[in-house]
Amino acid sequence: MPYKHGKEGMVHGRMRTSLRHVFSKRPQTLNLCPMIASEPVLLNDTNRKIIHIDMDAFFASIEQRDHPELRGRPVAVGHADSRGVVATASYEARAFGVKSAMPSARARMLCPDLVFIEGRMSVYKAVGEEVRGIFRRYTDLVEPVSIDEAYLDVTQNKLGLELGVEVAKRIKADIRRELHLVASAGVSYNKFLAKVASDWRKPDGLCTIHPLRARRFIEQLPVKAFWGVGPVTAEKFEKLGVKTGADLLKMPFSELVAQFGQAGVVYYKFARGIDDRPVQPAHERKSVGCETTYEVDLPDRAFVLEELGRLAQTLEERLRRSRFVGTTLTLKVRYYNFKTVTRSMTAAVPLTEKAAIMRAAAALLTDVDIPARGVRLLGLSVSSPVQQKDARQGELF
Ligand code: DCP
Ligand code: MG
Repeated sequence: MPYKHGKEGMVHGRMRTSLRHVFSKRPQTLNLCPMIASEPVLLNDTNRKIIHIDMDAFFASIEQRDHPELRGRPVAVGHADSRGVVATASYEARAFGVKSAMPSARARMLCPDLVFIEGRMSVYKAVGEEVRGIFRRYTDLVEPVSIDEAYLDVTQNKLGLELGVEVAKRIKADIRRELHLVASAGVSYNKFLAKVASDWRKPDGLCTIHPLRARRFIEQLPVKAFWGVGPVTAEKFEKLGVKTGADLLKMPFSELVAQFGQAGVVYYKFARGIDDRPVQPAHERKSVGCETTYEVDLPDRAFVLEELGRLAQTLEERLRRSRFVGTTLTLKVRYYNFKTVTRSMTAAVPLTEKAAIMRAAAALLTDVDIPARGVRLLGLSVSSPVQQKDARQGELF
């Protein structure tokens, strides 16, 4: 094969797949690619049930919900002044051509009756959290993509529902009934197709792409609707005479790799309905820390202790802001010559306050040599997270 094995598929910051991963999968459906020597034979896992959900006109819908007088009217969320831009527009405003990222002045020209509303970000964030709470009734495999968008893997769902579309219907109904908002959902066997599907019949869409229909669906799909294809790549495809999925399918593997590098491998796979990226739930924070490199090396233990006091203060604030509760403290000391030592200890109760952090840090420091030529960096971090319930118990004792 004309490319290296290993990491591939970096079309977008978030994306990484590996061919090793593809080949290690248990074969479910053999994808019938042409058996030309340079064409890889890939397996396609079509057994997963993936949903992509995206709220409709999210900020604007919340405003219309909370201000009944705005319902049915063209609404834009954003600053109305001459330098403002539209964050989003209600579907009534979109009928006039108003859309996200458009200068407000232009939006007003297109739609003179447009009502501008200043955004309420904290409200939108809170509603986004409520929406995610609904998702988690069905699965813990929820991967938030943005404030109003997420992937869900419902292959095994908490209600034991057989069909992905059934889960999607219920989620849409919960969102409508409880939050008085509308979502669009796409259902398929991978993230790429689920995302395309959720965009398909917006607003209030519900589109399923069955594995047997995927090929036909992809063939008619404009290449710019492929995940990872921005305006620049779309133009490059255009020059190569590739406008749709059907055109893309005709491009040999070697040609795609020659033109697009590792991204070409991904396009090759997408054109065949293959996307093995897992739904990755937002990872839990494992530690919170802070460190400082000093312009002038700290000459002795007294200076080091004083600086640790400052770091402990900063750490206390960071722990509070991130609501992180943990029991292990790690001290990091880097010498003038870059040699670095770390010392850790685990406390019986969570380390949340400066005084407790400082006591632990000073104890750890007794086990660290301070060279005469000084210390250039100090760091403190708290790890070993504890559940909030346990944390409260810690405070009680
Ligand atoms: N947003 C923003 N600036 C942009 C794009 C979006 O501030 N350039 C905000 C406002 C949107 C929210 O993010 O309400 C979600 O973005 P979407 O792209 O999902 O847009 P909408 O939800 O508004 O509309 P759609 O129905 O097309 O999903
Ligand atoms: Mg949206």
